[in-house]
Amino acid sequence: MHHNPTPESNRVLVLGGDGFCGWPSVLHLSAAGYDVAIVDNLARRQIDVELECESLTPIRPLGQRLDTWARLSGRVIPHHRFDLARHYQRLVDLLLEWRPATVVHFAEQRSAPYSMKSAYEKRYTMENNLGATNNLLTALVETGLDAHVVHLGTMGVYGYGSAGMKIPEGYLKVAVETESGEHAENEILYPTHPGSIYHLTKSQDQLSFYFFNKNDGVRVTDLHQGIVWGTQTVETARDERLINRFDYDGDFGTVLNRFLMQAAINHPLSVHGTGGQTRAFIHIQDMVRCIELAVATPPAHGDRVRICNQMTETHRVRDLAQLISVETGVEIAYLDNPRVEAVENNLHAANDFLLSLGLEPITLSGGLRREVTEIADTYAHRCDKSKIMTQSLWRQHPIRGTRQHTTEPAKHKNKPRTPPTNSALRI
Ligand code: NAD
Ligand code: USQ
Repeated sequence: MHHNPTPESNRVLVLGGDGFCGWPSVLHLSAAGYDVAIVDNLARRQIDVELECESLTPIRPLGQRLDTWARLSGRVIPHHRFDLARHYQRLVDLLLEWRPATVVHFAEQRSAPYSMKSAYEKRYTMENNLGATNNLLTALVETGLDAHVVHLGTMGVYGYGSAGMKIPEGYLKVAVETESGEHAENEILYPTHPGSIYHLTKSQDQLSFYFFNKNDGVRVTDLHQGIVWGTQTVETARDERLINRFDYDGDFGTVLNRFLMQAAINHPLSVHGTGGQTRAFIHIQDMVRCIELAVATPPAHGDRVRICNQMTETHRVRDLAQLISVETGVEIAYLDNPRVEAVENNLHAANDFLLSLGLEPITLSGGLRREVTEIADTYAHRCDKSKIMTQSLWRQHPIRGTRQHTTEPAKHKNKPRTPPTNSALRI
């Protein structure tokens, strides 16, 4: 056990600071006056090598990125390269030496299709993501460092069934019938409903935060983030050497960026199934502002885990495809869905917390879509078209038996149900 070190209020340690969300967040926090340091083992760049596919944008080695930023801003950002899931002592030493007031945790394998490819990727994703989160929480307890953890979770922990209600921010009000027949009200973590091994790791992270907060008082903000779209932020656009990552391939490319990029090279838009999935989205510039807001407003000591839905709008996949198809004339390809997911779902989610902190959401405007299209046009020559189609299948074998789990809400045969009020689901 170490003597409790005192955090330096201006310091932020960003885990996963070389990634798509991490890199623009590092620059945004640095520009806002925070002293930032990065931990990143460059695993994402290694996966590029493994998948034989690179970011569409020519991202520079991290050292060049950091030199460029130091020259432009006068601010030096140190990088520590080690594996958070495996090199626990390095993390303990760094926390004790640098004493950050906030640790922003982006350092997980974040692709659902990659996590479903085969046993290797499933095991890697579980071990990496749960290992990194567990090591961080354990190291904070061992060192006694009173740092606020800001974790990037996902809207996908709620699952994508149609809940028949507005999804609250993390906690669900429930009323249970006690043995004496009275109703007792409570608030529980919203039941998780992961749709991939990746989403399963985020669901399990949520329980770890709950435990370490309850048992050790670790202060945590868990940001349940929607799909991030766009490429550049004010800071990454300052110099081409700062350019952000742009994934377009079938494993790491996310749906809206993929459609915009496909339209730019006149490739049919790859809609899975009927495109009936409704998902939550947030633009990358809003994402970095949300991180700054979360860092600036830590929960009080003794507060439970703060969970915020970090999304600004929802869209159905086929509506996005139609919008882009009408704008660009590119045709839509309705493909067999490689995933196991509901054919159609609705999604209504609360995002009151970040709005209350002053976030003014950027929505899917034509101007922002053009930014992605311009990036795609500029770097189209770097696209390997053989990498566009998704190869990962959710199920390699048909499942035995007839009972399948469903994401539809339970049907009640006997009595009609009164609709839940005030986000309360009666169970
Ligand atoms: P990314 O893969 O681009 O970045 C993750 C970074 O973490 C990479 O640079 C990687 O090298 C590093 N990393 C991974 N495991 C590590 C380990 N064990 N030790 C040290 N470094 C490690 O992913 P991203 O898109 O930037 O996502 C960041 C976080 O945000 C993830 O946790 C993801 O689940 C979450 N998120 C992303 C999106 C999105 O649309 N991109 C949406 C919702 C939530
Ligand atoms: N989809 C298509 N065509 C494509 C790609 C995707 O129709 O070419 C569909 C998928 O079937 C799915 C939806 O679009 O229904 C979203 O897929 P996605 O790959 O854009 O997003 P997802 O797998 O959900 O994962 C991404 C990030 C992950 C983050 C998550 C937020 O990779 O890190 O957690 O978005 S959320 O979706 O809210 O869970």
